[in-house]
Amino acid sequence: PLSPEEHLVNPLINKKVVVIQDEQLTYGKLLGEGNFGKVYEGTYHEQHGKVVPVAIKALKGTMDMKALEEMKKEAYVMKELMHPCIVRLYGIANSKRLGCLLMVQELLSMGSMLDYLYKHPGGAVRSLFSSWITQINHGMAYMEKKHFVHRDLAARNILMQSQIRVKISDFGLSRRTSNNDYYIQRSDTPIPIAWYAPESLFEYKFTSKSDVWSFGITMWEIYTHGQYPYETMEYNELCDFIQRGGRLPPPKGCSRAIYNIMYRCWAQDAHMRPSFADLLKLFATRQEFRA
Ligand code: ACK
Repeated sequence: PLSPEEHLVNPLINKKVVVIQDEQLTYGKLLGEGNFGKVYEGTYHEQHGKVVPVAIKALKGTMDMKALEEMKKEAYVMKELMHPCIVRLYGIANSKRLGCLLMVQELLSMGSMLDYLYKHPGGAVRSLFSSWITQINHGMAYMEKKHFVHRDLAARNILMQSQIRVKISDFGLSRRTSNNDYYIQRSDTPIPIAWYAPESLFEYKFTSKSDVWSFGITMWEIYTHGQYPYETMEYNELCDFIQRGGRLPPPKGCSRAIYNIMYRCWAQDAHMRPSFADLLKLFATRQEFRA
């Protein structure tokens, strides 16, 4: 039988995910920690001599099959997605040096958008919001076209390359959907309920239209400078509130027209929500979104 590492690496080679060797990586400072493990800054020395700055995501522990499965799924998804608004995966590594599995990704040195919003509470960054939202919209329209659902679209999962360049990351919960285009959650992975559409909360059903709901929540996070949605509500209270048609209030200083767009993302009936392709057209009609 295959060892856990081989179990990961072998099928990924077949899927043409690049397998990176220890010698090709150098490590810099620790960028942060997630529930999966640690993320380091580093460099990747590519075969043909090019050296690129990267983020190295190290899986916590060595032999946890479940975490391994999760990382494998994330790598499968990321390698399919090539878009300027989506964080790129360079490859994976089975590091002997660290004794764990690594995902080597494009480095976005400014960290998460949520952090950035906290650190810049003033009005100066407001002029950037429309450009960020348009980029997230472009990345998601690409995913929608490729029949991928993200399932964890939120400001914490948008990374910043610069003030004006942002990308979607964290494909840990993403899945390619089958022909009928929805995904039913079966595992007991912790779920970000405040970002979830009613059909995801009540029927564990995920589609590009439930990603559209989360996109509306992400817009709300941006315009509130990173407030936590439905801050004080408990799970049951939140479910009840959503079911009865309750929605997040307009963020302070957000135009009626922009709030209307997020509100449309929160239509109870998923079919009534705009698609990401529709949203691109909607934004194109707004002066502040025409950069
Ligand atoms: O908010 P952050 O600075 O951005 O802290 C988290 C941490 O690692 C754990 O997820 C950061 N991070 C994740 N992926 C990347 C990446 N590709 N480039 C730069 N930072 C990253 C994230």
